[in-house]
Amino acid sequence: MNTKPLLHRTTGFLLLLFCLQIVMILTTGQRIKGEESIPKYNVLFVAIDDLNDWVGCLGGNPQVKTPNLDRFAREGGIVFTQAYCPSTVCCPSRSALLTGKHATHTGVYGNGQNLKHASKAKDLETLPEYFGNRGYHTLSAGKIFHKHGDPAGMDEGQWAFHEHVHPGGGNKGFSWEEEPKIDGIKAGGTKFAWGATKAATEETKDFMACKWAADQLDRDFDGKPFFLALGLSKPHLPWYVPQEFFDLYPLDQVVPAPFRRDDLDDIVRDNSRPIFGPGDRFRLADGTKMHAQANRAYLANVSYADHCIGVTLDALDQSDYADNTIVMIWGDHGWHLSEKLQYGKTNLWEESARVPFLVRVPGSVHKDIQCNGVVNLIDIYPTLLELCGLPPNNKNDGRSFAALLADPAKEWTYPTLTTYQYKNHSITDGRYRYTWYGGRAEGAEELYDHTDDPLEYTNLASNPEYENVLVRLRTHLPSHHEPDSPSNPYNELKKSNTKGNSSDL
Ligand SMILES: [Ca+2]
Ligand SMILES: [Ca+2]
Repeated sequence: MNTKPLLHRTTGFLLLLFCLQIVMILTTGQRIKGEESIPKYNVLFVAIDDLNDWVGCLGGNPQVKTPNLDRFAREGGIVFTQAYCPSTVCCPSRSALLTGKHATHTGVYGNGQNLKHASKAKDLETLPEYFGNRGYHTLSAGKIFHKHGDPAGMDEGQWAFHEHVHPGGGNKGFSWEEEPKIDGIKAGGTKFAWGATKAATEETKDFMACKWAADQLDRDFDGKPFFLALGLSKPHLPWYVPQEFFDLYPLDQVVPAPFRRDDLDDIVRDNSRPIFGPGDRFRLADGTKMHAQANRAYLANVSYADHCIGVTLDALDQSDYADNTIVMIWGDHGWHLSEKLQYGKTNLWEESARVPFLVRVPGSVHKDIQCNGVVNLIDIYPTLLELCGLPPNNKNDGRSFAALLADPAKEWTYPTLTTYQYKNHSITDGRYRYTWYGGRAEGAEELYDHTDDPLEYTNLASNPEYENVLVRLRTHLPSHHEPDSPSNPYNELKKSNTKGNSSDL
């Protein structure tokens, strides 16, 4: 009997077993090590509709009273002073954040375009789905995705969550209402009006949504981590909130935001014709001398939103989840209160592009920190994946800023993109804002230096001294421009499908 082959086989088998053992030890060890180093944090994800930088801890308006957000910042939140939106109106901003892709890649540029009808967006795994498909329980209330009319009922992005609820609430009419009116001027979009609700604070929509979120923090989720998304509808127009929030701001003490009447004269086409004029809402507030009233109404609405979110933040701090939950609070784009002669969004100036963004990460040693890193809401998706130990999504356009959260003083000046409609873009690196109107005004440009011009009064684009800055920032314009995705054919169904307070449309 020849024993040599048997010996070889036995040696080979033992060798194989040995190798398998080594592999098992290594992989098991890595898995245990990985689980220890990256806990499965919960996520509280809060969207505040149309909130600009008028938040106490952000300093956009010294008159504003936001005690709850300020306390959140003081007690562990990082306040981003240079956070920007991917687009300056609800749907494209939220669609980009939630799909992780810029409008230039999806074709979702406007409020009338549902990402579910866009060929380049409809099959993307959205942020809540990514968590929901990887062991998280996902739930939401209020506006996270933009809402679209649909024959099957309102599409609110409920398909992206395990649970999507309507906590109820409404205004019950108004005890007083004010609306600037001038014959011949009609502002489009949502009604430009404000007043006091007859409903008590506890009966209003945002309060009930925030209370619902607070109540969820008393639940368990079958041992799973949670991704809890909460959308507040104020300070979106119309500005109806309970009287107690108007009472915070006596009208005779309100100092309206500053503006220059000639501010738009230096934003011109090749033939020197100005591109922009005063907006309709500005003309209404200006012509009726109601700037103070309008500013006060926005301030009141911000304080209302702050009061409501305070209910959720207090509940979190008193819950079992206080120490293992990431909190991200963001506004979907900015809002002009008369700056650049506008009331509203949909522009590419700082007041439209900059957003409030507050973050708290468990175990962070940072408190009451302002971070000047330049980030974009589109960076949230990859950042949350990294913080929660989920695999990266290689379809994401954004850049994780987890390293910046660990070291908020780190230099972080990657130029970032804000788009409004097809081929109009603004790039900021934290010092300069460069804007190109490729789709709107024959390639007109703007350049502002925030070192000494934070309100962007002086357009430097035609100043030869800044040619090298222009050349540098132009290289960050997108190279691909996906054509407009189809308009949602069911937009008309939106209003008829909406129950209760439809102010957040
Ligand atoms: Ca919005
Ligand atoms: Ca100007």
